[in-house]
Amino acid sequence: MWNKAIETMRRPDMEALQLERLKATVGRVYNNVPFYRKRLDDAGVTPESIKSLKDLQRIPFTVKNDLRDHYPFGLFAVPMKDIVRIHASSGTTGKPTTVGYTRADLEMWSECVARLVMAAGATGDDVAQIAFGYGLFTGAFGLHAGLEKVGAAIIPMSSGNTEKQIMIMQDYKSTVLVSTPSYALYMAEVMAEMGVKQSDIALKYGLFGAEGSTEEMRAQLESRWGIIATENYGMSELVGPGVSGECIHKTGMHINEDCFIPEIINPETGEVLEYGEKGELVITTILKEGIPLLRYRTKDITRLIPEVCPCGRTSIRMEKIQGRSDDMLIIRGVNVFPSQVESVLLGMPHISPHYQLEVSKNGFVDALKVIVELEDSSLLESFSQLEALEKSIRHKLQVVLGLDARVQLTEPKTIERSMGKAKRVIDLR
Ligand code: DLL
Repeated sequence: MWNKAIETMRRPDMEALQLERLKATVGRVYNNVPFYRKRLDDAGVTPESIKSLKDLQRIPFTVKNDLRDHYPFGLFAVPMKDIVRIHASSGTTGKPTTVGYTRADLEMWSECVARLVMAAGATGDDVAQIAFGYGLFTGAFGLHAGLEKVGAAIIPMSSGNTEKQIMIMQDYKSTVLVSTPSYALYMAEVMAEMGVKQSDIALKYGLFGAEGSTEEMRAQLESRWGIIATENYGMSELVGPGVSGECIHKTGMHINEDCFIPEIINPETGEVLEYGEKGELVITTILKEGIPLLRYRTKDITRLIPEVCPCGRTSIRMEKIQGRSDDMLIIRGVNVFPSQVESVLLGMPHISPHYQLEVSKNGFVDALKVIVELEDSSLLESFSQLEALEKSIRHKLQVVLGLDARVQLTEPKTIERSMGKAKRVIDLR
């Protein structure tokens, strides 16, 4: 473990540390951020009135629009002279949300990532190829700093240039690959096209994140690369990667609870749910200086697992993200997460892990089309086999989603590949 004292801290000690840091954070934003002072005053919360972790529930939520309304720097809690780095969300609509880091924030960030990369198997002996984009996106810089901290040799490849990635991976004997799961899948495809075999590369671990992936996708990544694949989670508003990450037992992502307090709420009512119940993840940052966030609504749907992991870490874990409440599709009144479709498709034979969901309106009625690539184009020659496959996918989707979907089987390599976060849904409504 990178930081055994923290990672195996007893519950009462962790809660005492959290309370101390929560009080300090509330005090900091109350005194330095006019937005928070007003919010807290309106809710009748003063920093002195935070006496236990339960008092967290008296604090109003913060949402993405609060950041947008104060774009770019309005929620910063320190003067600009103390900010040493700026990142922003990868949001595709409207203005990005901007995050500023103090020197201490960068230290806290790399500490959190160091813990998760070690939990995922990486050590100072590894050669880590970072195939996230370097830029305003936090993925590359975050993993870079954490891996460097544990002493790995970093190859800052960035994303794209896939054939070169494979060449470098072979020549420099990369042992760790860092990317989105969808890009890692595409890289495996390019590797096969180049005639490079698993035995030609030295890869041992894949550290994947920044987008969702199912267990079926993990199985594909592990078999195509011959690696142990783990995932980690974060978001730019909170810090970037480093909020949580899986250990090699793959039993959920260990949350860095000395820096982030997690809660799960009912997304409709805001009610706080018990451990084990599924809902929206809400995070309060308790060590950040640049832009601390109180009860930030992530929109990500998961549940919290309090039981101690076989690895010995005592931190609460979060289950795989099921989806974002805002990418949940409502089709003819039925809630559909792209991850449910992925788990159906990836369990089927003859299907490649590349797919897209197209939602349209047929008159007043919503229609869902699932477009999925065949693994091998020879199947296209047999109409009866194709029809049987289509029928069985449709049937399985019906069972899992409770919805009739059209299935379109396409030739291999026709769906656009992603170098970052994959675009799975095309909503034409
Ligand atoms: O994606 C930070 C990150 C980079 C995390 C690299 C891990 C690795 P944003 O671009 O702000 O930040 O996007 C945040 O991505 O709210 C989730 O919806 C999604 N996301 C991130 N990690 C996971 C994951 C980075 N492991 C948004 N599983 C979050 C599912 C994830 N979704």
